[in-house]
Amino acid sequence: MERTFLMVKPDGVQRRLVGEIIQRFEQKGFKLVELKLLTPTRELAEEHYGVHRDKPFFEGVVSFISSGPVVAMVWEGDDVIALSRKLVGATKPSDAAPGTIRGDYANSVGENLIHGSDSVENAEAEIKLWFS
Ligand code: YYY
Ligand code: MG
Repeated sequence: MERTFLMVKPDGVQRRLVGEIIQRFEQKGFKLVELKLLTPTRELAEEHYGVHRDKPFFEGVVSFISSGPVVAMVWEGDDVIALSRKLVGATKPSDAAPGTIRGDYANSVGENLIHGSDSVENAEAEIKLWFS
């Protein structure tokens, strides 16, 4: 049984999409095992997006994530890491297919509603970072 870290970003909370987003993962059959609402510190956001430290969008994504409340969650299920990335949809709005969360609700590469871990190693590290 696999676990992943999912987070509704500040735009998702502000736009009242928390229920809608959680419902999609529940309907897929995954199990919610941890959940908390918090405004991440800058330090936490920098650590979370550490792999992107040298990218031009690093500063923007760090300030965005720490700009308001987010919903941090751990979800469990078979192949939940890869399958939840499918439900989330592509980063680039023009690649995010309708039917995915980003495809249905996001039109910006930065304000894209939700984060999902992309590998077993990153899921473990992110769960540890956000829930310990
Ligand atoms: O995993 P995912 O969220 O789909 O995208 P990443 O390539 O890991 O980038 C993390 C995060 O950074 C993305 O969700 C928004 C932001 N970002 C951005 O603002 N501009 C880009 N060109 C690429 C990513
Ligand atoms: Mg990523």
